[in-house]
Amino acid sequence: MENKMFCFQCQETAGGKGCTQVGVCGKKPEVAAMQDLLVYVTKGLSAVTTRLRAEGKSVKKGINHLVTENLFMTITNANFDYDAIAEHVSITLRAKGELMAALSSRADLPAAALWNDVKENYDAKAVSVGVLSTENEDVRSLRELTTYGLKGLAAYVKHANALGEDDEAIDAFIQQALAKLLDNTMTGEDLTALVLETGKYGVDGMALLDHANTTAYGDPEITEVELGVRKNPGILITGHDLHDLEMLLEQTEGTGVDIYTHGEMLPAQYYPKFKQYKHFAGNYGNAWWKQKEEFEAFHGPILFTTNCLVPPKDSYKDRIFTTGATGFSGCTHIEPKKDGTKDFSAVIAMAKKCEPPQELETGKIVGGFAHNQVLALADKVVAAVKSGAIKKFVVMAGCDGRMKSRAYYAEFAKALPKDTVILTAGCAKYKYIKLGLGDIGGIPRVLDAGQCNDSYSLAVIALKLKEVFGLDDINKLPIVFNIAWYEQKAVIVLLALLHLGVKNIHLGPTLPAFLSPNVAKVLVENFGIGTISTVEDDIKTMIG
Ligand code: FSO
Ligand code: SF4
Repeated sequence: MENKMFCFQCQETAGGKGCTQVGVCGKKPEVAAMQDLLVYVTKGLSAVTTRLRAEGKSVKKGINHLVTENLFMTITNANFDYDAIAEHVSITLRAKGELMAALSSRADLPAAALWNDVKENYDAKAVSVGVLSTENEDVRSLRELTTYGLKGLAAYVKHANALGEDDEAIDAFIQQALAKLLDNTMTGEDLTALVLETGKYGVDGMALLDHANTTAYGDPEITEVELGVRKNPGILITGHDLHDLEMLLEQTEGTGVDIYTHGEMLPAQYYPKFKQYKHFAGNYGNAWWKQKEEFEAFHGPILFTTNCLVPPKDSYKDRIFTTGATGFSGCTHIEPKKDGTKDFSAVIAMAKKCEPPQELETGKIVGGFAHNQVLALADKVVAAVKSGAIKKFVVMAGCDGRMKSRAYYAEFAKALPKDTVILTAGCAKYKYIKLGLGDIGGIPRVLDAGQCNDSYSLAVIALKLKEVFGLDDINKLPIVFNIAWYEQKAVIVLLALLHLGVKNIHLGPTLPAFLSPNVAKVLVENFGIGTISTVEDDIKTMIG
């Protein structure tokens, strides 16, 4: 069966249904198809590694890393480079071929595990293995919900791997789950269980990354972050990879080039290790979707360590560098050396020739409220809840995006009563972190835990509060969840929260297009998942 482009993995999908001509994100049909093929061959490889494990044989770390990198490359706004994606298909097929030789039996392996071909035939195959190749819409929905959760999980695991932390149990699960998605004997119930199990590994994956980040860079602490600029030329680093940032800071020390964070790299400012660098200047700009205007004004090179990459304008395209899972054809991609380190000298050389950044704003924002820091303030927080000074915590984590309807989140934050505190993580924060919402007895009303993966911190905080207040159910806390989603990392965060037993999450600005009516019904009935309406009504239902 041949299909034209079909992608519905993100919140901005065309018409709320699916991108079929070209992605709203800018992804071209041939790139979308090659990503589908990469997911397909990664599932095939995973069927082989899962069989190997069942035969009692081990799978090397390099293969685990290849699986997570492949998934990461197909996340929204990560990689638009057709050649790079096709090359990963070839790498995966080669790796699979070698592993097949070690299998005792190939009996009953799925077609994806057995498929191999030359590059010239990839395009023809790619159009037959996409989302629509699963015809039953409920099976498709459950398969894609799992796939997107796994993509998000893979991204977080990859960051932990970059810091030398691996968890074979998580990698084995990712591969086993990918293999199950090829299995036509899986029932709706089996697939629903797989969705929920993915959430369990989501918690483990975020915990692994939290451990990796805090071990390497210390526990995030309350920090005032500069929004203005200095007089030196600068490099803007964006995405989520803290290890890339560390290497860049080391290599730019003493060069007269300042480093600014952008988008989801902002929370790096909260880590003690990075604060030691005097040329770590501040945060520039806002969430990912504003990059066209902001990159123009930055004047210097921009390093993408992960998504979200918006197809660049010609005016600054030559200043875009990509690394890791990101890529854009025509932009310089920086590969790691054999020892995993990266050489950013080309970025630094360019920066030296550029004008300093144009100032977009001045002032400061405050963040750094990850679990360790909030738990250090626990007495104060608990006292404020007991005295009634804090009536409710509102978790507003997740993503920002370009849809006008997302103005809701700024309005909602402004309309919240003054005795509520927003707990945030992810790029969603840009809708309210600069609003000056004040504090409650010294506790800021917007507590930023960090990147989207630091939603884990918010869960740790909630579980701790549950313990302190002696409650038997997380849902009895004075806490509501109004989460904004955009891409697949938000999907794993959602599945992780469901695994932790969180109910009645409001998900917006729209529910995922990949939830079929029946699957949406299951989520509503079992978890009370809902979406958003008007600010006024939602304040009434969520806050009372
Ligand atoms: Fe945002 Fe993009 Fe962190 Fe996502 S920059 S949207 S959920 O990649 O990963 O929050
Ligand atoms: Fe469309 Fe989103 Fe897929 Fe891009 S990632 S093609 S915007 S659904």
